[in-house]
Amino acid sequence: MLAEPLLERYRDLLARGAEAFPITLGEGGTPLIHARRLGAELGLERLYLKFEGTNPTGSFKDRGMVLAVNRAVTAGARAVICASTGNTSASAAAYAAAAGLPCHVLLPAGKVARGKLAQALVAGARLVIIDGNFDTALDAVRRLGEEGSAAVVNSINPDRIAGQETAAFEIVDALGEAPESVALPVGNAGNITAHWQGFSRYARAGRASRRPRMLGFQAAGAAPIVRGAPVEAPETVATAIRIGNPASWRLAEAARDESGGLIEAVEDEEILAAQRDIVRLEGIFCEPASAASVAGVRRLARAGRIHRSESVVCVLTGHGLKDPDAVQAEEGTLNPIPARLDAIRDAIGAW
Ligand code: AN7
Repeated sequence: MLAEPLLERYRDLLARGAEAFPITLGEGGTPLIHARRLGAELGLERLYLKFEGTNPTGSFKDRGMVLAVNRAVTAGARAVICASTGNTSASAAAYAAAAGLPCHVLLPAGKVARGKLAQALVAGARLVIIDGNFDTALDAVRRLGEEGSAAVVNSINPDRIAGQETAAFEIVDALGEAPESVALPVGNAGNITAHWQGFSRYARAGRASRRPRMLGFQAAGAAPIVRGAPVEAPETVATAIRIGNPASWRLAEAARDESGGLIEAVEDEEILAAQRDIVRLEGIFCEPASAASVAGVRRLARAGRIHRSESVVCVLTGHGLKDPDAVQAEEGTLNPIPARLDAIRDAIGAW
């Protein structure tokens, strides 16, 4: 039996009247995992991981892209266009392919993870690599969107944010109540905005009796919201969140303030250590940007700013396979040995 598509499952909260959503790739329905071993390491009894890497293109972007592309088709768009640090382009390329629409993506030169580039290319997107960063690319897309008949599918398109609210709905559905805190990486700041709107909508609809505190984490080299000013040349190993002037800046601040939460920075080393700990203790391989959520929660737990029995959900926004270079750099080379049982026994060593 076919699973019910995400947009149908939450149609009462998302749809305009009888509108149809013919395009779906099986997005959403991602696991919420009680992370007991990682939780013990951090000193948290109720730490949960929402693993968005199981979405069709391996990131949370599919939740909003499915709504944005369905509506672009309804509106008669002739193409879709976006700027991206990688995941948005992978998602846009896939949904545009399913819709039979051309897809144009503007990417910052040299800073997009290989898996994400491969996804956009293989789905037939037209790639334009610019000698500039994500912020420059998004500025160009805004202008091109005003000129042409292409639908802009960046998160400045409200359908993207609306679709991403479904992650919050699923978290409440899985736990039976909103958690006390939700931690997210912050790049262009659309996802923290979407989660807050989603928890708020669920509470208004009577499906949750409280809303969580929103904990956002930027990479220290790309932390405009933390600093209170745009960052001209953002840099971080977490290329997905290498963004210096987030489009949803004010909305993210509102989510932070209305929820009694925070937006803070974590260092690249903390991000990589968290990425490794998540997979070594829980078997969940996420990309570096995603691990910023756990790196941030680890900081707060160490500082006694999260209580041991508090329920905390860390949203792991993208799959680790998208960016194998980020981890290979640490693993060194693997040298072959002779294919003989004695040599293999020696190599294994003590059990
Ligand atoms: C894995 O793909 O901005 O704060 O162009 O890919 O909503 O931007 C990606 C962002 C977190 C940050 N984790 O979310 C893009 C892009 C992953 C991401 C973020 C992104 P926002």
